[in-house]
Amino acid sequence: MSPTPAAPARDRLRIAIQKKGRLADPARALLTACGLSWRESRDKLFCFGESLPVDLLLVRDDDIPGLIADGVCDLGIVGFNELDEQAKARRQIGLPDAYRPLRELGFGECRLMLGIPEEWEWTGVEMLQGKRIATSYPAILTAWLAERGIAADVVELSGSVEIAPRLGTADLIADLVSSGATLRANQLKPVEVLMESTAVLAGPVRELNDSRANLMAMLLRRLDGINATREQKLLMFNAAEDRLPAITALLPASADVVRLPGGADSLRLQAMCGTGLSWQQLEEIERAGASGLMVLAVEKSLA
Ligand code: PRT
Ligand code: ZN
Repeated sequence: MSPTPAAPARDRLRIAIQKKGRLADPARALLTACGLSWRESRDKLFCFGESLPVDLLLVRDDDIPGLIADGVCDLGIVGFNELDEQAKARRQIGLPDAYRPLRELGFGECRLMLGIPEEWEWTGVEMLQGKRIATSYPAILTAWLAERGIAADVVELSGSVEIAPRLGTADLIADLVSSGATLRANQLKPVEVLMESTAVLAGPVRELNDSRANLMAMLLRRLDGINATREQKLLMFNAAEDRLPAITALLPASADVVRLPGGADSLRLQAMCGTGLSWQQLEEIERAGASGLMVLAVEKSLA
């Protein structure tokens, strides 16, 4: 028998993102901020990378982990909830891990929570014993129940999970929650967090060994630059030397004050702040003796 041929080397990186839905626009905006641009195909399922050899595949979010596992795509932007559900489902049937989260991306925040009928009093996980729980995340829920030694029926539904208790197909649910409005509208209340989730950049467990590896490393470095500066603000101001202690006391603890050259009667200063500065904070800093205050957003950085 001839040996299995090695996967052909590819020199273009392929990233799967959601075609439509909550993660579609922020995913594209983030990749654009990383310096990528594309020529769209007519059917808009495939976007050919122009600025760099990095192409996009626009798909349903449920398909993204499988596309990475099969090597069709090298990276994907997907909710950690979806990635972990499919990873656990693979493990439960004895398949090896095929993908992993590489970076958290700071959008798509939500929680996978248990929602029970409003009239129930929550007394703890023991009350789940023997109950029917509707969810679109059966593998996560099954693992969570098993860790707590709870025997409950997991009712898998692909959508409209929140109406299952009213329809009588389940007693309670495990579903994604962001504002909580959907639970409330269905006379349910959130009681336990099974998982906190954000959108992640996911990649294969195996390392790439052709020119895509360099592209991936460059993209990760740019993403890290964006992540590191997301909250950073540069405050610039003037102040007399003797006002500095009072001003510094009003700055965020992370602020690093640097003296700039120039300035005759007063010092010219800049402070890198790890968090934003409110109008009220700026006004207090001004009252403490600073003038010419300016707050600049940090757009890019290479560590
Ligand atoms: O078509 P495709 O399969 O690609 O999209 P989809 O409908 O499966 O996914 P989509 O776009 O709804 O969600 C994509 C990802 O966004 C999810 O996998 C999560 O990672 C993330 N996300 C963040 C959410 C929510 N917040 C969220 N609130 N996904 C779903 N919801 C649901 C929630 O379950 C509830 O039913 O939105 C509803 C409103 O939530 P409340 O709490 O604000 O009322
Ligand atoms: Zn989906």
